[in-house]
Amino acid sequence: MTNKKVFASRIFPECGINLLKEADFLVTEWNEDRPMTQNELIMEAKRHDALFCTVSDKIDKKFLNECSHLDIISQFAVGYDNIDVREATKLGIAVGYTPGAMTDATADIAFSLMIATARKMFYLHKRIINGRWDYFRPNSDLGIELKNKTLGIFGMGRIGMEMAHRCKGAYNMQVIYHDLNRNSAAEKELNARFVDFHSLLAQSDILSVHCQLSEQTRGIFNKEAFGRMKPTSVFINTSRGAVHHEKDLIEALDTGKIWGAGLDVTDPEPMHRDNPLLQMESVGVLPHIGSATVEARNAMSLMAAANIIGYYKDKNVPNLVNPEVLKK
Ligand code: 8YV
Repeated sequence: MTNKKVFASRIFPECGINLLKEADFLVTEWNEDRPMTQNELIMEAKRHDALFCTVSDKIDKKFLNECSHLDIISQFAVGYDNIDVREATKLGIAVGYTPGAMTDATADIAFSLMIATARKMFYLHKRIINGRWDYFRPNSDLGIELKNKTLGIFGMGRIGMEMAHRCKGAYNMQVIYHDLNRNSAAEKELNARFVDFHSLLAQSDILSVHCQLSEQTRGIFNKEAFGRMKPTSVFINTSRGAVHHEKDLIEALDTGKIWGAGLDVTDPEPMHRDNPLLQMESVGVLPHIGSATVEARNAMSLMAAANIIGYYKDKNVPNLVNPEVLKK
């Protein structure tokens, strides 16, 4: 059917790669166990028609102008802040992504971080490893309970909604949210209340971030924002590390502006091993594993492959970031 050449920038789950091969695509995979440098990626992309890539690949103006011959860039992720979509659109390159594939997996991580942080589990586990499990003390290691608390969701999309469902079902939490747009399904199903950003900060006991990284959200959780939160509150981020300002977060925890934080995303990634967050009692940090389940990663691989196949079959990309490109 096709002799189109696809370059895959990492070793992805093989179900998606096999789907491409079965549809007669010629697939080349980067087979080293590390992300490619941009120069390596440019060199390979120049020899291919389509790119199967992920968030560690820097698809900026420079890359796009060197590889403007590409038909489609198929991102193995729901977030695509590593791609200059405006430039890709200008150059007529389609950008595919994989929304929905990791919704449950990521909501599970946000939910687990909330509980683990509220009960200081990461810290207490480390203490056992370090040989410091001595006496019972009635007044130490105290966490906070979650029942009937207020959950604030920043970014009420698919993942935010799943997090809210879990919190409402398990703990009868009241749900408030802030987003660019109202989410009527969340208002109906979860009785979620839309509030402005400052009210979200002031009223949330747990504040969980599920937005995209954009110019509007970059660094929005800064000193001023943390200063408006409750001293008993827990901040959870499973979206992108750059949405919070990490130095300001450390200071907010240090000075008691907020009580705890659970992070699956940090800025930068990987986090430096000397980062003070790793020593704090009511903080839990994970190495960006929101989508790391067999089910989610396989679904992402199949969706990223389907986007490429659809493009060449009949210019019908099931999950396309920039539909303008195919209208031209
Ligand atoms: C992955 C992600 O951890 O989908 C996203 O936006 O951040 C995660 O699914 C990973 O970045 C896959 O590329």
